[in-house]
Amino acid sequence: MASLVSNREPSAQQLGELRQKYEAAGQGHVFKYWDELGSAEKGELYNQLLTIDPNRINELVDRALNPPKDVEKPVLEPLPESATASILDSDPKDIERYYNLGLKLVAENKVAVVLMAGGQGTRLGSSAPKGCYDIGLPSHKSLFQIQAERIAKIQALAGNNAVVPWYVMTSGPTHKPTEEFFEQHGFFGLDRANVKFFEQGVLPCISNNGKILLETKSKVAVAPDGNGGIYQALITSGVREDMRKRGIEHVHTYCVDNCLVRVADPVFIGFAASKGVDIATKVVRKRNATESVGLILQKNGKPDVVEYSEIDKETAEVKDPKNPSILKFRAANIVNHYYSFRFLETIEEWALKLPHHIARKKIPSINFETGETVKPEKPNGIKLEQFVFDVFPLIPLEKFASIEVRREDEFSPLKNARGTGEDDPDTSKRDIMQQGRRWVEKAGGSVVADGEDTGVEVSPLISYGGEGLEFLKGKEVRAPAVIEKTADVQ
Ligand code: UD2
Repeated sequence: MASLVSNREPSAQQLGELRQKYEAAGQGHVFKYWDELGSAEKGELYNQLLTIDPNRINELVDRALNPPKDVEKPVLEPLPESATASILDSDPKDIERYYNLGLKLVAENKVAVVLMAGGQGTRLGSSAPKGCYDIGLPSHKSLFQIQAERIAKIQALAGNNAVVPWYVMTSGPTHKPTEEFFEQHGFFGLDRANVKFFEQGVLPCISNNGKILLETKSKVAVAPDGNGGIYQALITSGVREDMRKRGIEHVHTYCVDNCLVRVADPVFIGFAASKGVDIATKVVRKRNATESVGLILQKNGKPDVVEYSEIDKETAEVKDPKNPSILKFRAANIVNHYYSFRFLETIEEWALKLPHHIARKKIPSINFETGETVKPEKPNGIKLEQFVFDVFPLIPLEKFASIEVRREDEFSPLKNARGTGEDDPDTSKRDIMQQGRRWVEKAGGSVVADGEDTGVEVSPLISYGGEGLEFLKGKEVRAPAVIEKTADVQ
């Protein structure tokens, strides 16, 4: 029934009102082919145009294309000591304290996880959602499965039949294939009552001269509204309401493509909870000045992130005056954030103020001169997207914390196609297998390898972060290997 309603042709009056609104906003061209359309197509286009406010689109485009010129260049500084911590040089007793507090909060069912999985992974070259990707581990587990098993393990470590609800944000292109993948794999052993999918919003694609683009004569070209669309989506999808009902107080939000991500990391949760912050973020040391990562810093005294696509060369390359061998701005964003639920209760106050960023893209669309669909060779328009970290400057520094973690243990993003040599499936596989080898050796086992692959895949169901491997003491593991259960090692 719903589809019939959505494709019902509008009355002449309804059409007239909507046309008038679009023409007044200079976007009347979207009706150019109206008379050629069949009844269902008219219903489809009409209902889609109802969901778009052409005046707001004009505002967003204008603000994005002509951002208010900062009267003076913003003052960029690394975050102050008071807002930064580091696992690398923390007292192990503090780490232990954060870990125990975090597990206790998980055991009290106060911790939830939000996975941002709406990105389209174009650089990777795979059409399936990134979480489905098989990086080539001996177990052939996908990124989704690895993350699901880390949730299962954290629930087990916390005991008390703890539940960590997993909210998976998808976008138009990734929604159905993601749900199907989870169904096909039986939710990787998790209770499906605690896994919820929710879709982020979309925004129209815009031509270089500010006009809404049509994908076909009866459909506006749209694209996901960026990972910053998470905030509105948490409300419109009912996810925040579900968190409230469950008594959630701490939320971990992360990027799907980081195979080393510590999902619901008790150290991170415990660290943020003990400091009583509203937002915390994990960082790693930037690999080099050109690495494609945002930089966590303070801008005009507020916590902020300058995205790699928007940073100037000089800022990216400037050295630390106290130690010229390292970069001044070296705290790399890894899309690994903590929010207090208290903070997420304030979304309505600021979500609509978050800026939109311009991404210049090749957008298949109707050429309004010829009426033909064009698949452009070079960028012919812009996509508007919000960034999840643009919320950082809205809070005072004392309610913000950044914690540096070890790259080799917590960050190995899957960004590029196989063979690129950096941030690709082979580096992801290597980083997981090498971490497993380090865990085996730390537990007193030894790894022998005939070939050059000295890696050991340790299932998250056996160990979340290297703990619980005492059974390996004195044992020999022949690499490459996968340890799914204790019996795997004689
Ligand atoms: C992201 C960070 C960048 C750096 C880098 C490291 C942002 C805005 N930028 O850049 O600072 O940390 O990662 O890996 O976070 N996503 C959605 N919906 C969207 C777009 C993206 O859910 O509309 C998700 C996507 O599925 C992924 C995450 O957000 O989980 C990051 O997206 P990306 O990989 O496209 O971002 P990237 O690599 O440009």
